[in-house]
Amino acid sequence: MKILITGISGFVGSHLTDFVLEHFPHIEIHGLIRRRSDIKNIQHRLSSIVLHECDLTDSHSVDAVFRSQSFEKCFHLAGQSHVPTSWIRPIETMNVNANGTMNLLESIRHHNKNCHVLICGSSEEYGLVYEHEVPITEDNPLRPLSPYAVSKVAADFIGHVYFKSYGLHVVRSRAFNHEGVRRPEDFVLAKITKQAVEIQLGRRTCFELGNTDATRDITDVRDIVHAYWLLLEKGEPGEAYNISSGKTYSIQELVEMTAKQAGIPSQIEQNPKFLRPADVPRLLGDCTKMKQLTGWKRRYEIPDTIHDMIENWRSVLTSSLDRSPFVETQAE
Ligand code: G4F
Repeated sequence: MKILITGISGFVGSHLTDFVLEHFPHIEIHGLIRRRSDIKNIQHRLSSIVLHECDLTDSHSVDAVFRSQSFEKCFHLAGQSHVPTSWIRPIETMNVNANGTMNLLESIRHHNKNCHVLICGSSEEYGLVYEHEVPITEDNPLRPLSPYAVSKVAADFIGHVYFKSYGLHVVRSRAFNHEGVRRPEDFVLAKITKQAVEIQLGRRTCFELGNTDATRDITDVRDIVHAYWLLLEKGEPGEAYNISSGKTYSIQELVEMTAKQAGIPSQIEQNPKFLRPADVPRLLGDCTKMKQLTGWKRRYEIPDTIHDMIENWRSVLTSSLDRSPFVETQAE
């Protein structure tokens, strides 16, 4: 079997690659990367995968891939995934996330009609959620609060349109927050765990963050990619599925849990630079629909994830090169 992962060199793409190679070593994995992409996240897999240079915003470049190859499954992860960046570069965010998804589906419709496609959406699509609506099911109204969220709603709906209009096997996922090693440090838990190690090493005195009141439903990325796999195996075409843990943590709680594991004080300084024009205050998902269909169960608890992230930052920050190799915001 041949599968395609768009955004293979990103945080989630690299974990999905690990999952597939560990569980199905006979599967041929192809991945799309942009020119000059940072491929550190998949360095350890380069001999086992096939990479295609492709810019999703350029329909000719996407078409070229599907003219020369056909795939049984396509996991569409590529995109601009950093919410704050979407206010700074709203047009680029819409272009990559929405038009990029359309280019992909157009090429699949013309050249690879039987390909099963997972459009990897986001809980940010729900945006503003009222107290009586939590935990959030797939039927909740979508009230996006950022250009990023609007771009993901567009990709989600265009996936549905290609199912309805052309009968493409498109499954839509809406993953709540996910964390783990290789997460770029401009996302909150990667930043918290990195700062914890910097405090341990005497390189900073306290945590420096934005809004610590927000709460997020967080799942380990290794469990998320497992759910992605199951959704393309068992998901109903046209349907949308939440992926969530059903547990929320405030950013303040994440700092306290991390500080406790690292054996440091949990003092936080708020820097207005990290506040957003609008922030989703609370996200708590209900993924009963996906669990009942697939039998998915989480294998990792967030304290385990935090532990692994701290260990990873310690090794990065104390290595002779002392660099942060995972800063990359262009793929999920
Ligand atoms: O880690 P975050 O940047 O993730 P956010 O915005 O929830 O989005 C992530 O999850 C979505 C799924 O729900 C994905 F679709 C999306 O691509 C991305 O992976 O921020 C989490 C929370 C926010 O409320 C933010 O305001 O943490 C708060 N926060 C507080 N201080 C901070 C900071 N976020 C960041 N990035 N940096 C801070 O210093």
